[in-house]
Formats: sequence, C-alpha cells, structure tokens
Amino acid sequence: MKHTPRTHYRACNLCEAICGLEIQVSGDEILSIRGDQEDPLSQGHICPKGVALQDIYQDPDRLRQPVRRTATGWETISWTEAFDEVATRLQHLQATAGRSAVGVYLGNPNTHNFGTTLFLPDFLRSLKTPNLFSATSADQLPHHFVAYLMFGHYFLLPVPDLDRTDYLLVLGANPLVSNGSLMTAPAFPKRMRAIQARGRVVVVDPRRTETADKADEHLFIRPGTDALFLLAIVHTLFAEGLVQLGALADHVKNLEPVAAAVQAYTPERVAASTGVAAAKIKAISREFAAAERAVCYGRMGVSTQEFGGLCNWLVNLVNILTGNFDRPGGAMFTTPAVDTVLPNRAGKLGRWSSRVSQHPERFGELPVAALTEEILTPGDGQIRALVTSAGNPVLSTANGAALDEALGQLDFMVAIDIYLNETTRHAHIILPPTTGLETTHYDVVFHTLAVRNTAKFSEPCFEKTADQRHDYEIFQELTRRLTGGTYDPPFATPTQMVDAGLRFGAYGKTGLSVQQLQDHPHGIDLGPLQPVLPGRLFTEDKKIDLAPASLLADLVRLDGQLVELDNVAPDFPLRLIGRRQLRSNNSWMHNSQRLVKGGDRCTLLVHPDDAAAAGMVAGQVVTVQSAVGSLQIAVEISDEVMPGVVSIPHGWGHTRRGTQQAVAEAHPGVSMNDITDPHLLDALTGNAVFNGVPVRVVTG
Ligand SMILES: Nc1nc2c(c(=O)[nH]1)N[C@H]1C(S)=C(S)[C@@H](COP(=O)(O)OP(=O)(O)OC[C@H]3O[C@@H](n4cnc5c(=O)[nH]c(N)nc54)[C@H](O)[C@@H]3O)O[C@H]1N2
Ligand SMILES: Nc1nc2c(c(=O)[nH]1)N[C@H]1C(S)=C(S)[C@@H](COP(=O)(O)OP(=O)(O)OC[C@H]3O[C@@H](n4cnc5c(=O)[nH]c(N)nc54)[C@H](O)[C@@H]3O)O[C@H]1N2
Ligand code: SF4
Ligand SMILES: [Mo]
Repeated sequence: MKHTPRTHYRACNLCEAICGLEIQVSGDEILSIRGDQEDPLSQGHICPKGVALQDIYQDPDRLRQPVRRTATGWETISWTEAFDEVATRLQHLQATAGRSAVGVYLGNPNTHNFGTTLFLPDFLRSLKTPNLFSATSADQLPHHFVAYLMFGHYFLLPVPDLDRTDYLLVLGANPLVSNGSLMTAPAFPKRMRAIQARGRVVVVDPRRTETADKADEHLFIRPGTDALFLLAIVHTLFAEGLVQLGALADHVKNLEPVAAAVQAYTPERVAASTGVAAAKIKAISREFAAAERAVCYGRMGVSTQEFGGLCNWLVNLVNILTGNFDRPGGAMFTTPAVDTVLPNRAGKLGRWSSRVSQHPERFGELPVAALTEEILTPGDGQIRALVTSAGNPVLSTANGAALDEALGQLDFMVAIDIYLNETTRHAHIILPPTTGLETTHYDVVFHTLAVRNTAKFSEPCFEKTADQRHDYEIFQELTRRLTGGTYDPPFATPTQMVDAGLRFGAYGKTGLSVQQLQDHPHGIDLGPLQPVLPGRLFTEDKKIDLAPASLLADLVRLDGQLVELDNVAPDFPLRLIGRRQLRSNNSWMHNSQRLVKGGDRCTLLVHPDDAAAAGMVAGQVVTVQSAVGSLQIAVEISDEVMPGVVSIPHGWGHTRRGTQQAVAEAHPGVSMNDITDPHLLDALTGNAVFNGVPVRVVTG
C-alpha cells in the first residue's frame, strides 16, 4: 500500500531537554527524525538519542504484549489475565503479610511520561506501602531536600537563567553531554557559546569533561569535597564584604548563623582537601560577586556524593548572597503553564523509617540504598513482592549485583517495562506499555524546570494498536482492581487533566488550553523567566531560610574531610567517579545499533601518573575493587581525569543471562554499580554516592 508521507511534530521524551522533533512518516515507517527549527525552546537542537527513538519504535526485542515467566520460558498472556493475576497476588500478599510486603521501585522514564506522572499516585495510594523507592534517591534527592527546607516546597527548584547570565559557575554537571538536568536547556552548546560571548563559563569537575573542555576555565576538584570549596567561597563573600542580598533582603532569614558557620572555612584551610588553591577560590568568589549577572549551578557530581545536601544548600547560598537569585541572569523559578508545585504537595519528611537501617522517609520514599536489605532481611514487614515501573535498578543503583540476587528471592515481581532486561528478567509478569512515539506528551515535569517558559503538547506519532496499553491505562486498571472497583478518577485521561491544569494555570486567562496547543504543534513561547518571590515561597513566614538547622548540623560530619584525605581509606587509594556519554541514556538505550556502534566505550579512565605508578598500559584489562565488590575492565589512559581519580560510565553490564536485548548483549560493558556501595550514602538526605567511591586497581 502506498502512503502519503506526513510530518509530525513532538517533544522528545528521552531526557530533560524535551527537544522539539520533526518526524517524517509514511504509514508506520519513519523516514527521518530531525530537530524542529520552530520549537521555541530547542530551536532545532537534537542529539543522537532523539534520532534513535526510531530504533526503539521498531525494536524487534521490545515487548508489546504481557508475558509470564514459566519453568520453560516466557509465555504471552492476555492483558486481562495479566491484570487479574498481578492484582490478585499483590492483594493476597498484603492481606496476609501486611502492606509493607509489597515494595515499589520507580525508575527515571516515569518522569518523562505525563500519563504516569498524573496517574501513578492513585496506584501508589491503592497499595499504601511504606516501601516505596525510586531513582530519585540515586539522583536529585538533595535538591528536593534543600528546596523544602529553604523555600518550603520540595519541588520549588531554582533554574539557572542561562540566556541572560554573564557568568556561569558549574559544579559537577556536564550539560554538553547530558543536555542539562534540573535545567531544561536544549541546545545547551549554543546557549553556552552565547554566555561566553557575554562573559565566562567556569567548570569545577574532577574530569576535564566535554563541557569543561569548551569552558573558559576548568578547575579540578577532589571528588566529594565541593562542600568545602563552596563553604570557602561563602566565607570569602563575608570576609571581603561581598554579600549583597539586593531585592531579597526583606525575604530571607538567618543570615547571621550562616556568617558564623562559614567563618572557620577559609580558602587556605580547605585547599589541601579540595585540591583547589586558596588564591583560586578567592579569585572565583570575587569574579562571581563582581559579575553583573552570575549563576552557580550544581548537578549530579554534587548531588550523588557524600555531602549532596550541603552542596545544594551552598550552591543556593552563593546565588542568594550575591544577589543573583530570583532576578534575570541568576537562579530563577519558572512560571509553568501547568503548575505542579502545588501547596498541598509541599512535601513531608521523616514520617516513618526503613525497617532494617532506620533510614527516614523523604517525601514519601525510602532511600533505594535500603531496597536490597529490605528484601533479604526476614521478619515482620519484609518485602516479598516488588512492582517496578520504568526502572532498571540492577544496573542503576549502588551494589546492583546484590540487588540482582535479592530479586531472585522474591515471591512475586511485576515489571511495567518495555524490555526484558537485567532487572525485569526477575519478574513473574511483565506489562509492556506503549512508549516514546506512541504516546501523547505534555511535559508536566520539565516545563517546570526549563530555562524559559514554554508549553508544548504532542499527539502520538503512531496510534497504539488495539492490543497495546499506555502506562497510565495500566496504572488505572491495576488501581481499579486493587480498590475493588471503587476507583473513579476525576479525569479519565492525562490529556483532560492537563487541559484543566492549563485553564486554571498562570496563562489560562490568555486562553491557553490543549486545543490551543494542538493548533500550535511546535509549542508556544511564554517568555523568559520572571521574578516570583516572595509570592511563590511556601515557607510559613514567606521567608527563605538561609540556615536550616539540619544543614548546619551536618557540617560536623563534613569536618572529617579536613584531615589528610589520603588517610581516609588507605586500602582504597583511588576515587571512582562516573562518566555520562552522549550516546547512552542511563542503562536502557544500548539496544540501538546506531548508539552503540564504534569501539568499546565502557572503559576505566586512569591518569597517566597513576597508570605509570601501577604499570598499567592502555587496553590492559584490570580488576577494580571496592569495599563491596570487583569488576574487570579495560584501561584507557588520559589526563582528562585528575591524578587519584578513575572513571567508569554507568548503565553498562549487559552480561546477565536471560535478557532480550540482542544489540546490548553484543556490546555488554560492565556495570559500575557492581562496585558502588549502598552503605556509603549522604547520611543527611539518604541519597546514593556514585562519585568519590574509594577503590583500588589490581593489575596482573
Ligand atoms: N553509578 C551511577 N549510577 C547511576 C547514575 C550515575 O550517574 N552513576 N545515575 C543515576 C540516575 S541520574 C538515574 S535517573 C538512574 C536511572 O535509574 P533507572 O531509572 O532505574 O534506570 P534506567 O536505565 O533509566 O532504566 C529505565 C527503565 O525504563 C524502561 N522504559 C523505557 N521507556 C519506558 C516507558 O515508556 N515506559 C515504561 N514503563 N518503561 C520504560 C527501560 O526499559 C528501563 O528498564 O540511574 C542512576 N544510577
Ligand atoms: N547523553 C545522556 N544524557 C543524559 C543522561 C544519560 O545517561 N546520557 N541521563 C540523564 C539524567 S537521568 C540525568 S540525572 C542527567 C545528569 O546530568 P549531569 O549532572 O549534567 O550529568 P553527569 O554526567 O552525571 O555530570 C556529573 C559530573 O560530575 C562530575 N563529578 C563527579 N564527582 C564530582 C565531584 O565530587 N565534584 C564535582 N564538582 N564534580 C564531580 C563528573 O565528572 C561529571 O562530569 O543527564 C541526563 N541526560
Ligand atoms: S537532548 Fe534529550 S530531549 Fe533532546 S533529542 Fe537528545 S535525548 Fe531527546
Ligand atoms: Mo537522572
């Protein structure tokens, strides 16, 4: 049959950049995927993963019907049978062993699917388990923790106003590769060049990353010591009279306790620990304060480390104390068209604790570091069944190897996922939803974190078949069964919910609705970020708390770093960090040939001095050991890492048996998370530590 080619416009759902795509389609065939030049946010930008949406759509390995594991392999079953069995088993287990017996793990792509974002909460309420885990505690939890304490809402996250700043100080982020995180900034390369034309970009990172390489200045920092570095900056601001609150002066409190707390952290005192010279710390502080408009931005490198909470607090302080907060060119809040920063969801902390290690709950979740022990430790409240949705914790959480074994011991596991992978192979039933190009899309999460206010609604590029289900339909079906048929959501579809959100939202009066967005498939520009304080604060007194007590108290823990670092873990003298790659997306896109082609990218980066000292040569396979495990990997020697630091990209390790990802299995790599340690976490927030893991390398 001959089809008339058509052009489809939509937002890419793969990462936080939400790039506009222009897709040429003929029938069910994709002819091309390009960047949409008319998207008001991404302006034509696209990365190789966006093009690979085609591979996911066509992937013969992708699951399209529910499957059940049997003694002889996987069998296809009907949706009704699958829903009935899942609901019955979960219900039975909770009735006999209690609510805690069913655990839930939610992975990253949930956040990129508005149907899930809007309907998953109903499902979680129907299970009502205290054992909820997600990738949040392997990612951005410290940002939420600090936002809650300082601004009164866990989702009120400041975003760097990239397009108007003159000075960007980046700590522990690599946006030229990641395309920005908690900073939806498609076309980051272009935005960065524009900043450099106006001023400067400085990157602080233990690796000379792609971003650092293009920056005006790069400083190496010893992994995990950013809190000391930032304290010394704040110290310098006070010591040199550079504190200038500007318009926020009447809307902050507890400035004096901050001044007192940072007094001891002179640049001279932190220089040896951080590896950054005192004069350099002072110079950066002065430059930052002197810049007309400056912004400090920190991400994974300062979030997934032992002091993630302190780092994020201090990043906010640097911006606030220099008058670069809630004003153009500084750190700002968005005014999203659909507002998810709602008063009734400000967040809560510490209502319950994990059973085995007593980790307090944060915003309804327990740290994923506790998942394995909650499955393995017998007793009342033990997790006996697990629901995973869009997650691959075997590859993505600390000591995933131990979790891999634990999953094999569950009584029941159901995975809502599109692949049979390292995690879902343990499921008894897999429920595969539609994905990517088959879904409707409105980004309820990432418009809220974008460097510019815009709105975009995307129709599915391909209608689902009669035998497919969207993620939200799966959650609705399960919720209906788990509530005994009493479930009656106020909106039947996520589109209806978004339409209501748009009409009641900040631009509703101007007529913004789903219909209007459908009429403008490239998206609608709502303008640059606007100052919104103090109105948007959720603190009771409408003031920013500059010195929350738990953060001040955590400084005591940090002081342990002021001793000579080489003595901290003498058996493990090297520090392991991660390395995101442009053609990877966490663990799950390695089944796309165009993304994995070329040489093996899963290598151990070693500085030439460390390689020489240990007699390592390029390409040699070595053993990397940590306190919890070991792995074997080929060495790549480069001075892009600082001496004493080694780096492995995460998300690889497609060597486990019984998966169905032929391309990934042919390019397996190893999993860095086989050697990361769940006992090493940011004790304040419960977040995982993936950066600065003590390791040693054994040759021969
Ligand atoms: N060492 C180390 N570990 C890390 C990190 C690191 O930097 N270093 N990064 C951390 C970060 S930032 C994150 S976000 C986590 C990610 O951790 P996870 O979310 O656990 O892992 P992903 O690799 O994103 O796996 C996503 C899963 O979702 C499935 N999926 C894809 N699309 C869909 C869909 O539309 N619907 C459904 N239902 N399923 C879908 C995929 O098949 C895959 O199984 O990893 C963390 N782990
Ligand atoms: N291509 C691609 N893009 C992605 C993803 C992907 O997997 N691939 N994942 C997406 C996801 S889920 C997320 S959360 C974002 C993450 O986005 P980013 O945070 O921008 O990405 P990372 O590469 O994890 O950046 C962390 C940086 O911290 C550095 N670092 C490590 N330890 C330290 C330290 O102690 N101090 C300092 N200052 N730096 C340190 C690392 O060298 C690295 O450069 O990316 C998103 N975009
Ligand atoms: S940068 Fe992110 S949103 Fe843009 S095309 Fe690549 S994966 Fe998609
Ligand atoms: Mo992430």
